[in-house]
Amino acid sequence: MIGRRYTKMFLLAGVVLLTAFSCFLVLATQAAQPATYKENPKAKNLVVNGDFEKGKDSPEGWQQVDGLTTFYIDDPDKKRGKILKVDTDILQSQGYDWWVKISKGAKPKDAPKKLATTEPKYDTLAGNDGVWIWSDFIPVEKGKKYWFTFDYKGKPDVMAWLVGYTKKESTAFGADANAFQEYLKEKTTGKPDNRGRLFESFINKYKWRGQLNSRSATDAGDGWRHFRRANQPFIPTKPYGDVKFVRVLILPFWPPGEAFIDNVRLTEYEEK
Ligand SMILES: [Ca+2]
Repeated sequence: MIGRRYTKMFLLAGVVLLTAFSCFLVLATQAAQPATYKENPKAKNLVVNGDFEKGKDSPEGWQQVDGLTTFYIDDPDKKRGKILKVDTDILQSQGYDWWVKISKGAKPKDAPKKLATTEPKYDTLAGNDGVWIWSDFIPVEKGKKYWFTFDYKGKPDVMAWLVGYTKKESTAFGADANAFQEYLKEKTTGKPDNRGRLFESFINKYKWRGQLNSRSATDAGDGWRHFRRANQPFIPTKPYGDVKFVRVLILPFWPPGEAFIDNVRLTEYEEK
């Protein structure tokens, strides 16, 4: 009898201890949740023309728009001035053919009319390369931490990176797109060769890359989302101290559709 009573007491004590421990765990987890980094809207934007306000037929400081997959437009809602529009619902073959002409100096205003695309649309840019948007080269300093954000609206999912280089490489249209370069060289008329998907299809001239998680966004109003990391800055020179420049790469892809981009910002990370 006595043994059974002790067992009961031990059990009870165990339950009490466990409950206390779980309470402690819950509290500890809550305490361990990092505060979200507070952005300073007045911090200097290191991205040249990150709000896209400067430019004629294409925004300064960015890859040439092509008038078929990328467009330099006035915000239809009249709130954001100039913005970029992207259409990933374009046949890959049509995109490549037009990109060849763009890379040889054709103007976006002379772009062909978009051809009809049909379900399941695996032959569109959305289903293959995505549509890449590259900024020009931005100098970064050794050991410094940076904060990278942009605003985005649209159906296609988007991925974005800071890509680090030891020196300035070509900013020619599509210079980094492997399959496109092959296409350009061989002037083939068949279906472009696919060398890997999305980032894996880029030519490996970079030394470092840091991704902005495509799930990490906050509501920016009017259907726009503000993409950002919760709290972790980018350090382009870690682990490679010889990285001297970054480029911003924004890549809307699947599902096929229109997307809008504005306010791409890279600022120095302010320690709190
Ligand atoms: Ca703008």
